[in-house]
Amino acid sequence: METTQANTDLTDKIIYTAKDFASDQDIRWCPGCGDYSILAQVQRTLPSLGITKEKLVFIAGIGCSSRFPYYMNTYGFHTIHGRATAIASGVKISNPDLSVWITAGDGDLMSIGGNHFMHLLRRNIDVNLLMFNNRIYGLTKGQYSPTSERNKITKSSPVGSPEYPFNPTNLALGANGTFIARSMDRDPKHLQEMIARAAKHHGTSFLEILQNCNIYNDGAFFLYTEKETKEDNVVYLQHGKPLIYGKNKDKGIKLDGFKPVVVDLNDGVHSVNDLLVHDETSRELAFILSSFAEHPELPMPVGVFLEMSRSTYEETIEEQFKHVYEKSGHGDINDLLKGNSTWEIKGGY
Ligand SMILES: Cc1ncc(C[n+]2csc(CCOP(=O)(O)OP(=O)(O)O)c2C)c(N)n1
Repeated sequence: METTQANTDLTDKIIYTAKDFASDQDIRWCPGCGDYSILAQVQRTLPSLGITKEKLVFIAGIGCSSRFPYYMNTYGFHTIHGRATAIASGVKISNPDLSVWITAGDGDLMSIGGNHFMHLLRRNIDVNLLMFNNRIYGLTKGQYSPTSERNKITKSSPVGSPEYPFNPTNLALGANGTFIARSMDRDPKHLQEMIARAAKHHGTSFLEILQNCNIYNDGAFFLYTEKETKEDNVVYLQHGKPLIYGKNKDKGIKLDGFKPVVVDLNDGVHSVNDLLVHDETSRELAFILSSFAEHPELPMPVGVFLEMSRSTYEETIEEQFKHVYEKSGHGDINDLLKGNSTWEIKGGY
């Protein structure tokens, strides 16, 4: 694959540019697809992370967004539908110094891959999971997905989807995830910031990216991404800062018991001091923020909902190996096979 040659500075540290991460493959996404922006933001962010290309692996299942590894000039796999998380787990556990990334669609990750998704987060394997949420099956041409709104008319639900959707951040919290964030394809700066935060997290990082599928679900997130409506419908989460939003920064979120409510900062009754202050380390607060998605009167939170520290799966098993080796030595496969822990199968059916 032809790419631009990365520079080497005086300290022999490799300095990459975004172009170094672009492969020579023709990109086959529809013109105008939100996936282009996500690809560009990943390629723009990687140089700042200081990870050598040889250590980067991108793994995907099946779907439009799952074509991502083809377009990255790194190691990678395009695997099978819903199984990217399982394959990435194996890659990371057997090669803990690799930087492992998973790209998945909402169908791939929440439907056929739902089981693997929750166990990845529960185990806290140190990988980065980017979910491109377009609330539709793109590759298979527009069937409803587990994140599609109820009553949505699609090719597979001509009279409206009878199902209630998953809320991906709620699922990730329920699965005991340690890093949960949301961003949008149409906010490149914020998306780059979230990709960098995800990469730096020790443990599974789950980043939901609201992505426009301009062919099968165009405008699904325009309320949150377009200039005219964005500021009145999105609240940017910042650790230690009150939840303020709105075109004139005159709206805020206050807690009434456990219930989040919108307050007007110009009503002469409320001030900034009444507002909910974001705390990225609080799982309880993250659940409240995650529930905003179910209340149309509340803004869509974007940013880091939760970041907490917990040992990773691979660290724990490494510790266990060390302990067993100290106690019983490294063992020998021949001794094991010739040992007395064997059994004989007698008789037939
Ligand atoms: C085992 C299996 N079942 C079903 C399919 C068909 N299939 C391919 S991609 C896909 C859904 C893709 O949707 P999503 O994950 O939301 O990604 P997008 O294409 O929207 O990026 C389905 C159902 C398949 N390839 N393999």
